[in-house]
Amino acid sequence: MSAAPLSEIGGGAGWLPEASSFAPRVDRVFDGLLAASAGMALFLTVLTLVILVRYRRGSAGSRKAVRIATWKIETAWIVATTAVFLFFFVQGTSVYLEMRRIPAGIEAINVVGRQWMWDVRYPGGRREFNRLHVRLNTPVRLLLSSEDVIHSFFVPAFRLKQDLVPGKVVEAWFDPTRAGTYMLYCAQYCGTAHAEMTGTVVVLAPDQFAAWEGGRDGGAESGSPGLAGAARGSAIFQKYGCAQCHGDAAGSRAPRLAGVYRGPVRLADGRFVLADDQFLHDAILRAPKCAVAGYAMTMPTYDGVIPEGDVLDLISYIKALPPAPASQVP
Ligand SMILES: [Cu+2]
Repeated sequence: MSAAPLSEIGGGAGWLPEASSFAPRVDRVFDGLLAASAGMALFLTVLTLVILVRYRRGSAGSRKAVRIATWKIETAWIVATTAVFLFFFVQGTSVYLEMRRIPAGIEAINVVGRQWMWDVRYPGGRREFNRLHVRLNTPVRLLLSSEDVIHSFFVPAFRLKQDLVPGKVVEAWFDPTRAGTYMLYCAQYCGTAHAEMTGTVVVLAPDQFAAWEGGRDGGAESGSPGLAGAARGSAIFQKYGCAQCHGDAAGSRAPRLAGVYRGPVRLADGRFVLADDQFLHDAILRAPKCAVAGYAMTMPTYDGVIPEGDVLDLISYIKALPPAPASQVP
């Protein structure tokens, strides 16, 4: 698969390569803005040239003071330009909101950016560097974070660009609409080898994707199917001794984790927060800032101790835990 040629050129109805459901919609806004700007530039250029020629020194053009009601022209101009740009605003906002409306019920692929590579971990257990395999016409959900500095996950053919800020867990999604191999870039200057922080996104037809998932594509460097994502998180859970306090046999020293994901949590300072990906991420790395009501804060800070990718695996593990009986929910 490594020899697959890039599919950047051609394809799609537009004049730029289009390989996701966002691409035509983003392009419509872009093309409209480009046409409006070009039309305006052309209008002003022609107007300037006409005036230059007509009123050149010695020409017969009238120099009398203009006496017309300019308020009509001004009002028409303000109304017309406001309407045009409000139209673009509505179009752009609607595409942006669609990009931010992450489809529910899809297991996320965890992606960590670090100087200078992309670490991709699939829910099925595979792990790849600088390559992302996805199934054609199937929405893909990404959970992204950075290990060190600000990176930006950028796939031009999908019109997808998401910044990764250290300490933040962000989501992104796309629906690939054309099979092929597309360039993945880091779009944020992130140090010496920033320009080499590139990769590819491979969009496969369903049968090819199934073969890849099963490890039958012959691509050894695709990474062998390993532990499933949640199982990998479980191993990390054991490795750091988390079960000593969060396990079933630990009594009530620390909150139970089963069923906690996307539920409300009451903090020691009385606030209620939603236990989303960001909260779990912070609670693992900087526990004292996320002290839960009713428990003594004994958990150390794991910031700089547990690698970012392992934190995302831990979150996958917590999400996969079966819901606890109501009496055990913290
Ligand atoms: Cu980078």
